[in-house]
Amino acid sequence: RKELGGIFSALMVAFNEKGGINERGTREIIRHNIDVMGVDGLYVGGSTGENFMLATEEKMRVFEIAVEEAKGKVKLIAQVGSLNLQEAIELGRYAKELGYDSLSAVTPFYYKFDFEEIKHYYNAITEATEMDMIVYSIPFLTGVNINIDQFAELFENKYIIGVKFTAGDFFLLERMRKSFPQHLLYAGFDEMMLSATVLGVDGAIGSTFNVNGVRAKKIFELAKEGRVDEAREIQHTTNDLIEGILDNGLYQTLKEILKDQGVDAGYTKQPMKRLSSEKIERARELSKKYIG
Ligand code: NGF
Repeated sequence: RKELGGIFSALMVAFNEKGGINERGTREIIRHNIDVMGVDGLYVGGSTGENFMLATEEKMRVFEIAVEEAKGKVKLIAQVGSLNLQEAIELGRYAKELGYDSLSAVTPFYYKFDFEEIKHYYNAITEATEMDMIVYSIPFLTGVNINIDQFAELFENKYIIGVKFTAGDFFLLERMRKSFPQHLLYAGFDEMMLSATVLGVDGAIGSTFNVNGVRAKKIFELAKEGRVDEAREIQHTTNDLIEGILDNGLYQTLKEILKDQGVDAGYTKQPMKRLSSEKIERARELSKKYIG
């Protein structure tokens, strides 16, 4: 189970101007992550993949492209979560067929499901697929908070092997590390990766690793070796970059940086807006200054 740790890029997907998948560009992004960023794995179908705006067939196609391009070189996690439970199951079965290492699913959101309903959702997916599952917890976007007792209840399901923890509640993260030493915990906020690593996470899953994966790996490895001062220096530089990216528009800026690095990252999907020419210029400056 712990072999699934390490640095995972939350994979970006290239779209064409009309919002269809740009397959060639998406393949370039995958190869860039593997060959240039040197990440340990890809988290496919996450927020960064603009997944919640895709049709089922498009989600499946992205899963296929990732398998084809990864060629077994990195670990693959498929995010299958959906408000449509049947779709989540269908995607989970397909990811299993394609050979993914694990599933992940965002906590169901929007309808303010209670914990029993959330538990049913995860159990239904794992029962139907018999695949390992990583809970994708991102309370600031979903409004869904799971407390430590509820995590313990979810973990009674043997297929639920971990949590992608995209939150700043480090008290809860520390309590989870102590209570669940055998479960996989992934840091979800790249700007807080050092602190999460010091608390003992097994890995990190992040959007900015598509462009800054080399630094992310260094932070993770140095912190694991106890070389916190060195790791902090790299986190400072990383956060200068992340601050610039967040200020300029997260996914659009990541795509412009990729383009500046020679990767055809295409467009974001509408209704995400396009960057102004000033912001495109700013993204290029960030690329030159921080990536080279
Ligand atoms: O993009 C978001 C949403 N969070 C990502 C990451 O947790 C998302 C994080 O890397 C992810 O893994 C996925 O695509 O499913 C941030 O973009 C980063 O830390 C900058 O804040 O907020």
